[in-house]
Amino acid sequence: MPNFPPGVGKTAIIGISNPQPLDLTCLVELYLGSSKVAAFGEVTVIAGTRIELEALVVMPSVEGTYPVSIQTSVKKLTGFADVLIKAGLPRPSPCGDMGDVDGDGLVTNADAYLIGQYVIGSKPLTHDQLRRADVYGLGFVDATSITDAMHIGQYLAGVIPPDVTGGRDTLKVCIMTSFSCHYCGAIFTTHDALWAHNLAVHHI
Ligand SMILES: [Ca+2]
Ligand SMILES: [Zn+2]
Repeated sequence: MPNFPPGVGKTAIIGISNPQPLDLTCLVELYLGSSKVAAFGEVTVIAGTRIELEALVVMPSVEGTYPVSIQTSVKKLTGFADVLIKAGLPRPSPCGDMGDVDGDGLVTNADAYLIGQYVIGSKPLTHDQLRRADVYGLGFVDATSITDAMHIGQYLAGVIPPDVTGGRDTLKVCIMTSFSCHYCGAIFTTHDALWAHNLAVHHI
């Protein structure tokens, strides 16, 4: 955990990815603990892109541990009016390298962004990137669903719906014990075995 002396100014960089095929306009605020330390007003993230916002944050005068969180109030997202979402900070993968699509060692918004780019057809992913992107454990990342990108977002924000992982703070793929091939129905006991099969049999 980063440790800064009281009263020191630090620049916070906040990345926001929009993996969905619609532009996203939202109000963005940065919190340290329960205190609002920066507000960016209305921000628009074009479909399939990522932006970075910067703010100078002065460390609190009282020593302690302050969780950093970002509140994003979505103003215009077709079908979802005024939804409150939280964009999370980078986290390690809960199992192996799952969720780390770009291979930088952490699960971040950039990984969700890469999935979004793949889903909207603007960038291919390698076989091994697709395996790491398959955090929902379905054995594929296809162009009709952004389940995997959304699930990474939920993991980063710590807001995974309880029914998805039984209330556990992890990625769904990390607690699954049986995997079914999306293309032929064959059953595997590990996610790696499923993806080795995808490559050998289905050339994916
Ligand atoms: Ca990553
Ligand atoms: Zn198969």
